[in-house]
Amino acid sequence: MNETQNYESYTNVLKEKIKEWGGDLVGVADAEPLKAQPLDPPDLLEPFSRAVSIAVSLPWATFGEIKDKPTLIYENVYQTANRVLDELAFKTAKTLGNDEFYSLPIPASQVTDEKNWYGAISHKAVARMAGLGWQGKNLLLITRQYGSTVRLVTVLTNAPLVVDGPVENRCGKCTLCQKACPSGAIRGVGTKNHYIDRNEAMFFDKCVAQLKKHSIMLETYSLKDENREPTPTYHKLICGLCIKACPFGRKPKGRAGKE
Ligand code: B12
Repeated sequence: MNETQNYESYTNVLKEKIKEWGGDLVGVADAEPLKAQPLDPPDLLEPFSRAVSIAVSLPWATFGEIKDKPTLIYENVYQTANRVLDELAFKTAKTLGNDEFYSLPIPASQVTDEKNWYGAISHKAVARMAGLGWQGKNLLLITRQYGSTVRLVTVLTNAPLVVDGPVENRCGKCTLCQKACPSGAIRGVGTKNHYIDRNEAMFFDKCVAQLKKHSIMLETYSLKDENREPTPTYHKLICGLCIKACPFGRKPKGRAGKE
């Protein structure tokens, strides 16, 4: 067996393991093109050549039960999905690490720059480049299998895994997410690859205002605040209606909702 075949089988075995642990979709992106997006810290990708993207789908009824605003159940399910994803990323990084590959799990839902609403790296960009799905009109990653009812996580590594390529955007003329958005935040503009920034796809302020409307404001301590003064932070920034509206989320066998 030559080296290429070795890495092909190593990649396949790793993907199978991640699926056994509970990942629904797994893909590998080349890290190089991902350097063109905002990263925190800016040199985050320097030691890494690959980014493994993992998606976990949420039970369809979580969205089926949302009427006009987020439900407390959705809030809990989404926190659970984050925990599952963080665990998957942790196990994946440890497995790669045991094989002597330098590997870093990126938390599922951590905001590192609270001013600009950025995480360390965009999981959506990684997932798109790893072929899990495309960037839809709702700005979210849409997968053929589960629509946008997936949450994502990333593991950065220097393992020479075999790279998957992006898939075609299948939104076409559909504007169901735009119609479903209670704040009129989705512009309904399509993209072949990805939006230049989030404002190309959305009136971002409207989305945030809608999320805040249904959020609970908690007084928490910001890590950056040396005086330990309480800093108001929004803790329940979820909506879910653009996810519910996407026809791709309802298609898979066994996921059919009552509507
Ligand atoms: C901060 C944050 C928010 C903020 C800001 C959202 C935003 N649109 O940026 C708020 C609180 C408003 C929010 C809301 C929501 N969020 Co949020 N959020 C995040 C977080 C933590 C960071 C996002 C970030 O860093 N953005 C920075 C910018 C630069 O990147 P971006 O906006 O993601 O997208 C750009 C790139 O993807 C780029 N791109 C795409 N492909 C490529 C390829 C290349 C080569 C390059 C260079 C660029 C590129 O194009 C985009 C436009 O520039 C991520 C977790 C994470 N680390 O990714 C979750 C995340 C994006 N959120 C998620 C979700 C589900 C939501 C909500 C539905 C509510 C919820 N929590 O359930 C809403 C949906 C709003 C919407 N329709 O967009 C999911 C998305 C899953 C999916 N299927 O796509 C994520 C990935 C969390 C997760 N672990 O799954 N979120």
